[in-house]
Amino acid sequence: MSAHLSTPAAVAVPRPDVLAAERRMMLAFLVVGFSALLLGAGIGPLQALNYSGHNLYPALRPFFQSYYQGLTIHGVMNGYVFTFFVICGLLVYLPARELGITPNMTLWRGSFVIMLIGTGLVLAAMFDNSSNVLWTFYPPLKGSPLFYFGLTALGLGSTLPLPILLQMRSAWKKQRPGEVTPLVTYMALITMLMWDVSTIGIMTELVIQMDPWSLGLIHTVDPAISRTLYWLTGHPIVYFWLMPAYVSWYGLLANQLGGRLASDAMGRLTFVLMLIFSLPVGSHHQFADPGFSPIWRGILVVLTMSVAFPSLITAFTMGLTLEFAGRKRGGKGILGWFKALPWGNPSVTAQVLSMLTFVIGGASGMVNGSWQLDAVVHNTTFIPGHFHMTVGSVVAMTFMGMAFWLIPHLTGRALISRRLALAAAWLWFIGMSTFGIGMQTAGLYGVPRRAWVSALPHEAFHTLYGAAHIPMALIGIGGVILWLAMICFYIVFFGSLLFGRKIEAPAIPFARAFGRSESYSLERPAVPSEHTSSLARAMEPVWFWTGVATLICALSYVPIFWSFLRHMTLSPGWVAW
Ligand code: HAS
Ligand code: CU
Repeated sequence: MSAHLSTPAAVAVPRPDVLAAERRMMLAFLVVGFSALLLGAGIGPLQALNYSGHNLYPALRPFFQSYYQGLTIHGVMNGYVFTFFVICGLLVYLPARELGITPNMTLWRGSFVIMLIGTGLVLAAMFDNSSNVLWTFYPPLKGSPLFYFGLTALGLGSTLPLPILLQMRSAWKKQRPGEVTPLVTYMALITMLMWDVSTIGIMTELVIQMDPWSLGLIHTVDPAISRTLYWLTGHPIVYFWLMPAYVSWYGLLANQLGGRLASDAMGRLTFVLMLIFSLPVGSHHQFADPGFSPIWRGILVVLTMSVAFPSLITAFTMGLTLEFAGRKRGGKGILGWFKALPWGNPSVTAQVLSMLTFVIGGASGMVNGSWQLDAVVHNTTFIPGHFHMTVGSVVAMTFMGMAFWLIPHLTGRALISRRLALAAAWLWFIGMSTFGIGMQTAGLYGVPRRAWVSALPHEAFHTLYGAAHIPMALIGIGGVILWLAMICFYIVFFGSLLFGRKIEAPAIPFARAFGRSESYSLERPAVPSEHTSSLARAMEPVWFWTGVATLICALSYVPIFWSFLRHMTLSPGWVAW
């Protein structure tokens, strides 16, 4: 430790029983989240096989009545339940341990219980075949009240980590005045600020439109307003998934690699840029909807390309971080460092492979972000191809990679098989890439997304989609490989929890960055602010940046809603199944 660091202040280390309670809570979030993925992703290959022309749904009655019911369960369990539980666990647990401060357990448990109730409600609504409205629940399709109230609870519970983080940060700041917030806590806080502001959209839609509509208290809703409110949250949600994965890449991975993070300040800049640019761009999901002026669509393209920018910063920062670690391990030449990474560590392997999928996932996002190109791919399988190469790989694989160190850390039990964990990571990578590239290519042939194409008569299927038979075969093959990946993953996940050998629990792998020492937990020495980089200090006023982001978001949405509210088109509900 260099001389400029002062001695640590006396720190009250949390009591062992308090730490144990935190670990149990984190474990509960992790187990519920990954159980949701087991159900959601377990159904996934049925959707994949649909596109390769194999209709398995009739064989699955009475559990699943249709492709649309399966697809709704798949999207809701993976997109909302899996992600929300894992994220709301991690974004409290990691900062608490980084700062050395006990989180508000009542609020944290509250978040868990409210989301659990929400999950129960949506599961009931989806399994009774009353709510096959897909994960975006666009009206006028109408599901049961249980579905909308369940989602309302899930949304509400997912916002609660923010006050917990604010409380912990202010307690930390009191002991460390003038210092910048430690990196992981900073990133968690920006993520939650972004998420809580953005949930105004979906919560307004649910509380003012969908909940009363589903109860019959109002008889009509305006689908255009509904969709716009949905996407106000629906775009930021993809960053709510991605940013916690970035927390692991920036905050932990360098340590797991045996290296150092290339830049702490670039991580902070990335998060602030995501906060600012992800809030106003939701309507890029509505390029094909009526009611938006061409000028506004042009602005949306620029804003969407801007939100890709922080991911490009991340690509360079992580590239450098990986290269440094690889060279330190003796890697030589242009790509020798890549080979020299610790590929025997399943946590590292899952995360680095996920980065590779993001090269294609990110590039397809830029295609979608262009109004003209989106006209070619919108509502085709290109779009699910894109998001399986982002959330289905980057996020899911990074969380799996985190589970591989979290389980030993939280339970003091070793993974039952490192080889099986490695197999899970590789099979997921190969399966999701085969599936995603198949979906994207099939989309270029005009194959529609969300379509029960395998239920078509054989002749019609071949006439319509014969030209795309190779990519469609890849989709099915990818789905089957993903099933194998899941089998490997869940044997390791549940097997280790139940039967893992007892070991000394490893510590959380918090990374250190190159350059100036930005900040540390209370257990580490203080870092006077003059030793912190000016960029990190400029990023520190989180309320200022949230204010800027909220203002830009309001400026972009007020004109849209103003025109929609003046030309309301009200529709009664439809049950199309
Ligand atoms: Fe997206 C639709 C635009 C990123 C998720 N997106 C979706 C939907 C989902 C989703 C779920 O503009 C569909 C929702 C629905 O059901 O309708 N998306 C973008 C853009 C980006 C983007 C511009 N999306 C994501 C991420 C997601 C996600 C991330 C989930 C986590 N997306 C769109 C648009 C639509 C859309 C339109 C609507 C389309 C329509 O018509 O409906 C960008 O943020 C992407 C930027 C990313 C990059 C990649 C950086 C690469 C990295 C890895 C580096 C590798 C290393 C390894 C370091 C530019 C960071 C190096 C090693 C070596 C050896 C080289
Ligand atoms: Cu988006």
